[in-house]
Amino acid sequence: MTKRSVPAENFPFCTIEPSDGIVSVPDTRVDELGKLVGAAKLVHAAIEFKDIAGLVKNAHAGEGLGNQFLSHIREVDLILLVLRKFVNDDVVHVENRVNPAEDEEILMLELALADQRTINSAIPKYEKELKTNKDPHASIKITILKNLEATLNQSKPASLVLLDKNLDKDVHKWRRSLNLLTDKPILRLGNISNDVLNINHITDFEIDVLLEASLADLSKEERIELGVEGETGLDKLIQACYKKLNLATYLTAGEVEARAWTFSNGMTAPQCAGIIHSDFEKSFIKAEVIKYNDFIECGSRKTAIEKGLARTEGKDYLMKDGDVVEFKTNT
Ligand SMILES: Nc1nc2c(ncn2[C@@H]2O[C@H](COP(=O)(O)OP(=O)(O)OP(=O)(O)O)[C@@H](O)[C@H]2O)c(=O)[nH]1
Ligand SMILES: [Mg+2]
Repeated sequence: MTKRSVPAENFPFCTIEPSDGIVSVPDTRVDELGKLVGAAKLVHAAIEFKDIAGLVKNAHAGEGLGNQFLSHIREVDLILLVLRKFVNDDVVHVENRVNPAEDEEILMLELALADQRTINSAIPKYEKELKTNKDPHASIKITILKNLEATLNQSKPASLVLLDKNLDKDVHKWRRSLNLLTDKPILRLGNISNDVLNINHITDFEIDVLLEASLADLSKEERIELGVEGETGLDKLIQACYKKLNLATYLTAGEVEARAWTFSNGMTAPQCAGIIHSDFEKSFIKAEVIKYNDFIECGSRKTAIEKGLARTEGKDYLMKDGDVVEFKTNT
């Protein structure tokens, strides 16, 4: 679906080396704005996907290809589990059955076991530092690690271990740098086909991956002509990722470029300016914001301003999806 050819074969363990695919996030607002303002360039947001070797039961103990490939996803923002929901006896399943609920359990267990290992090797390290007095935070780190250990032992994700906000920011930074897999948001994609009958395990969304792979080069119009919904599997996937990560998009439009910028809901105008250039956060003065729909209806920034549809926002303004912005900074 990322239009990159990745290994996909009808035998287990076909993926060995991780594959990367970068996709441009389809957003017609960029194209429309670009047309209106005569932008020389259109810049869409992008998402990078990493496809790693499949995990089988007991991968942590070396089954299948083992679990060493998990190191490639330590720094991702979100983990997508692709769960088989289609029935096709010709396509091999390592467990010789179709059971997405059990597959999910196996995967989650392997992620937790990888985290346990990370934690188990960290504890003695900080116990040593405690003795040598090298790390002023060694004691609190050990407490947190033991907390994490106990949580994982109860089959709960590391994300449940929240830190006291008052703790030193170095401790918060260290906690994040553990890059635990069960700290990450998980999305479950059901790989379906039109013959799914009785598999009602709940996933966050469903895509017929085989069908989507065969339609990857078609336009929306061509899809509709074929009687398939216009929204592609990739569109659904991207929307699900944005929703799960609580991401939104603001836009900038000028003669140089029309561009989509991804931010997290709850970010203020100066923080969003900082995405464009880190200096802009500190030098932020104000933001001139026009709602995308207003901009398009008015046909230009000038008309939107004349009609009173441009708002001037200060440093506490929380940016909204679809804001078309011009930041004023003192740089
Ligand atoms: N949705 C759907 N996909 C199917 C169907 N039949 C075969 N597939 C294909 O099943 C294949 C699964 O193979 P892989 O992509 O190699 O699976 P994987 O989980 O990555 O496995 P490894 O890489 O071997 O670990 C994909 O190419 C799908 O296109 C079907 O009926 N429905
Ligand atoms: Mg694969």
